This record gives sequence, C-alpha cells and structure tokens, in this order.
Amino acid sequence: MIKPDGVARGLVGEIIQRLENRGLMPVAMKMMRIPPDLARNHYAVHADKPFFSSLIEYITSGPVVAMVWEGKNAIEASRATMGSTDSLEAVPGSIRGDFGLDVEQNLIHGSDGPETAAHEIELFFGEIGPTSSLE
Ligand code: DAT
Ligand code: MG
Repeated sequence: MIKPDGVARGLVGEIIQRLENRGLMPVAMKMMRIPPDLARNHYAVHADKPFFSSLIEYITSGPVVAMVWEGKNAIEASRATMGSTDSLEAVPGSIRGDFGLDVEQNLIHGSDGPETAAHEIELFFGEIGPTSSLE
C-alpha cells in the first residue's frame, strides 16, 4: 500500500515503477481513503504499541493506493525493495532509503508473510484473490 505521504508527495508512479522494475506484477489496485475501523483492523497487531493511535491517525489522514502484487518470493522481494521500517536506517536504493527519513511516515506498507497477506487482501479487496479476476 502506498501510504498517505507517498500519495501526497507525488510518489505513486515512482513506487509502482520500482516494484515493476524489480519484476513483480500488479494484480489489483485501488485508490481509497481508509475508514478508521479498517485501519485499526489492519494494524491490530500493533494495538498495544505506544505509536498505535498516531499510526491510525496518519494512515487515515489522506488517500492511499491499496495494491496486490505477485511474483517470485513477492513478500521478501517487495519488503527488500521497500527498505527497513525506519526510513533513516533504510539502505539507499530502497524506496524508504531514497525518499524518507521518518519511521511513521515511511511511504509504503507491505505484508510481512503469506498469512498476513491473505488477511490484508481480504480486508482491502474482499473476495478478489491475487490472480482470479485477471485470468
Ligand atoms: P513495517 O511497516 O515495516 O512492516 P511494522 O509492521 O513494524 O513495520 O510497523 C507498522 C508501522 O507502524 C510502520 O510502517 C510505521 C509504524 N511504526 C513502527 N515502529 C514505529 C515506531 N517505533 N514509532 C512510530 N511508528 C512506528
Ligand atoms: Mg508490518
């Protein structure tokens, strides 16, 4: 997902281009404003963290681009292309390492495992599976 700062800074095309350059394929995409309940569900694993309320406020603060990508080792590959969570520590060459300095406003979200991905795809795209609607 391209987060509100990524959209506001005009980095939608750049971020999509980098994922495509890596060899991943977009299979679903939509621009949306995340309702608070969906945001809390999406980030439920972080509910006990001190930054949770700030995170919810930020992710609901403006439009995002929700996406489903597929490809070889798509989760590992996309997370490496994104860079470390804290943009300050993300290596140059990664999306976060090239375009940010902040840990919260870090441009992009990526699922961290197959179960999380399945859950998040269901949350944001309902019954549309990663490839079913395109074949
Ligand atoms: P990632 O987005 O790399 O999967 P995460 O799942 O650990 O990182 O955290 C989710 C989001 O929460 C992250 O993108 C930004 C925010 N966040 C994480 N750690 C934070 C911190 N120490 N302070 C503020 N926000 C934080
Ligand atoms: Mg995460």
